Amino acid sequence: MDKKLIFSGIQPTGTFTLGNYIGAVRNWGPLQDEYNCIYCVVDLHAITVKQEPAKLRKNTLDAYALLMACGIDTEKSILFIQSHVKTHAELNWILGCSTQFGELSRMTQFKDKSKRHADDVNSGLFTYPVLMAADILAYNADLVPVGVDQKQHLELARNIAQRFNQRYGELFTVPEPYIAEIGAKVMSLQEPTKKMSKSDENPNACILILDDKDTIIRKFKRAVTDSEAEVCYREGKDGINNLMTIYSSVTGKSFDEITSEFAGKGYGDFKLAVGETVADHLAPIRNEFDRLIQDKAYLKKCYTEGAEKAQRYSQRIVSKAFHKVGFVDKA
Ligand code: ATP
Ligand code: LTN
Repeated sequence: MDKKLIFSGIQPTGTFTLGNYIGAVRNWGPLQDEYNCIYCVVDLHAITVKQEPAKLRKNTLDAYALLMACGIDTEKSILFIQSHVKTHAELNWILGCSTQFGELSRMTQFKDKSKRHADDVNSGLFTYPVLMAADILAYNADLVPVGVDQKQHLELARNIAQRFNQRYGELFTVPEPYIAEIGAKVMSLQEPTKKMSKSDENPNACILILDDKDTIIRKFKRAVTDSEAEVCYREGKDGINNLMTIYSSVTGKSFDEITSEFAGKGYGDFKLAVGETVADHLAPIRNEFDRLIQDKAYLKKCYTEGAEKAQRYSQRIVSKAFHKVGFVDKA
């Protein structure tokens, strides 16, 4: 049987956080052995909030190199930059005409981001999930590995695919979310009821995967916990639950094992262990990133070839969509 197809993307809105890494990117490398994988740096999505052009260009290249440093192999997978492949924007328009205003209005990410960026509630921010559906459907992806915050967008992509298929005849695969059991929502270290996010204003709230060891340890030491002293996973202990989730996903230890390991020890010891473990885990990624980002010619070769493959792959499907909606075929 043919291998299933995986598609996922990440925005170049800054250095990836530990949340992006544990919830999404970290799982992308290992999937390459079992599936055909297509991964993308979604710069078109990034401009739904204000970006400084020079910084966006840098962040996009950094994100590309970081994905490689995290284990995405351009020989095994297609890795490209979204704006290099025109089918995404083309299919976006078609799918937008099969998406209702009402369903976009219900998206919680839109509600959150329009509050946070109240001076720039642009139409791209509103139709963001349509472009995400286009990303996925242009390749007829079967599975989409994401953090749990993207589940609602994926549900919408499924509805759009089904609606298009009913209206115009079968074309799109209805994609399934692929969400990790542990770490699908890593929380802020400062407000552990909120998700860890690249765009948090408080630098102590998130670990960036390029942070150095001292910074990582310092941020974990300052993590908000509770007034008890027992390292165990229990409702109401949001800060400790989050640190246990992080520790578990990096070491592979179960919550019970972690509780035994720190029995009789205080939160200080636990936070230090989490900090050191995370820093040691991320160190090789940082080294590999530092190496790759110097080699601009190699990166260019990789993203150029990636875009060519992605364009070829998606063009077949998007041309069929053009035909199905009734556009005149090009010669
Ligand atoms: P921004 O803060 O700019 O909106 P973001 O940090 O939410 O960005 P995205 O580029 O939107 O990052 O997300 C990339 C991937 O990381 C998605 O699959 C998303 O679900 C996942 N992800 C983001 N934050 C977390 C988190 N805190 N825990 C687990 N997964 C996450
Ligand atoms: N919306 C996603 C990023 C994204 C994506 C995609 C993820 C854009 N297109 C396609 C999976 C598949 C986010 O993480 N905020």
